[in-house]
Amino acid sequence: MAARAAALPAVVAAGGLLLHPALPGGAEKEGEKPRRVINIVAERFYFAPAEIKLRSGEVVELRIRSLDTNHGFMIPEAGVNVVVPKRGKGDARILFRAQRKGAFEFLCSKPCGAGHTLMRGRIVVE
Ligand SMILES: [Cu+2]
Repeated sequence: MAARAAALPAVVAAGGLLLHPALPGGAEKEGEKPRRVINIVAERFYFAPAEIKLRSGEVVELRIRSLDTNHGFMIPEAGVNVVVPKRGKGDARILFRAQRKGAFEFLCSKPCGAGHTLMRGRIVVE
């Protein structure tokens, strides 16, 4: 149990793990850790995967890594907006609880070139 509790800090400052307790709803339970890590790649001008399926109630860690320049990763409905550092400078991590069913759009929030507005995808909670 001790190892489990130490696995993930609840909140780490910018550049580390950002705890996000919603899609709207409950606070994170102490000692809870994500069931899955979902790796997302950002590159001009797409996210891969562009569709992420979660089960309702599931807690996951999203790790977004850029293959080129700085990007942003925003989930408007969940109030998430983080910088995805440029290639070789680490990743952005979000602890994410799929609190309710539905489709939630994510998009690049940092202008990155001509196809910037094409950089979008969605999280589907079933
Ligand atoms: Cu962009």
